[in-house]
Amino acid sequence: MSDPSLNSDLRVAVLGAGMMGAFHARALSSRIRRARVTVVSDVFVEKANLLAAEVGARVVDDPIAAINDAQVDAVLIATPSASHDEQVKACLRARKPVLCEKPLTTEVSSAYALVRQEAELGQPLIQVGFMRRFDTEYVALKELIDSGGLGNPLLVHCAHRNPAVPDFFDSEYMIRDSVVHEVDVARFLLGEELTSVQILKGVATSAAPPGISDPMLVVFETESGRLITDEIFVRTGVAYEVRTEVIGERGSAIIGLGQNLQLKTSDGRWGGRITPSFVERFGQAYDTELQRWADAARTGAIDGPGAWDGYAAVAVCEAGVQAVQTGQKVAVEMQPRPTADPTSGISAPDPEGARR
Ligand code: ISE
Repeated sequence: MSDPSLNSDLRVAVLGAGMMGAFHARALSSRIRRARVTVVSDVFVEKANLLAAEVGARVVDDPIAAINDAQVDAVLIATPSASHDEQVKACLRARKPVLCEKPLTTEVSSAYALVRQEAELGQPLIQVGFMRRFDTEYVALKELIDSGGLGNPLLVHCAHRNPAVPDFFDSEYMIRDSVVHEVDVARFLLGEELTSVQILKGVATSAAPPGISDPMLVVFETESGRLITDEIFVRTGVAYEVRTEVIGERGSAIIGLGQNLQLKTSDGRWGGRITPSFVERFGQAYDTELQRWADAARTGAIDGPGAWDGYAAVAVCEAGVQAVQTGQKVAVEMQPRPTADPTSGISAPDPEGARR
């Protein structure tokens, strides 16, 4: 990559001018320090033109050319999932740090190939957009668990509720697009891999198109035998709610109760407002994620969940999709993590540095 001097702004190419690409591009050109968008790329050229004009960037139609552009130090990928593999590979070839929205890729094999390619480079360049790791509530929960404040964590109960989604959001998509966050959160909080997935389908909401199971109850097991439950319900018709409760041997802790301003009124009611969507609920997390990534990218590094985390999430979700299809408990199949091996030329990226 061209070497962004520590005194100059990080020059970012934003690939994808849809909702998340535009959200990040606006953040980079306003709230994020020492970074700016220089290039925007989208298959819909009109969208790219509008966003580029708004953030003061240039449009480069071909995403691979955008990655290789001389005025680009780092890349933010917010394109449709099927494009991620090719684009992340191009970032590795160009040795440019990349923040890729989840999922890392759509296939377990291509995600693992990226893990290996990055390991062969010997330089962690791939960060995956699991923004919840930067949310102050999740950070506090993680610190509590790590400090032993709950004793041994035994169970994790999650709830993930969206108010509404488009009709193409079927039960499998619910796993890959929504439950993927709980997969990452569970790995992050417990510090171990998930080994199996089971899915229970109950009565579906009448808001779901025929044949789509919504809500569902997902049960994961971990390497050490801990259980994690996740209620996934994406058509609640209410608001955006994400809760995580950890039950330990010496207590329990819950986040996501959304207890912001509480209002009491003369008719004897009380309550507050629930965030309408994930952009409001995780706005702080997205910006912290982006600031830390940009700061790290200025030195050619990453600072967050990496390629291995992206691969693990794809592998667990693949098992989850099979569990939806078969109704069976499905074991998660994962390849070994590449380790430093002088004979193979592979040296492992530092996961702890990446997860800080
Ligand atoms: C969406 O793609 C996200 O990533 C949100 O965080 C998640 O809550 C939502 O269910 C997904 O559709």
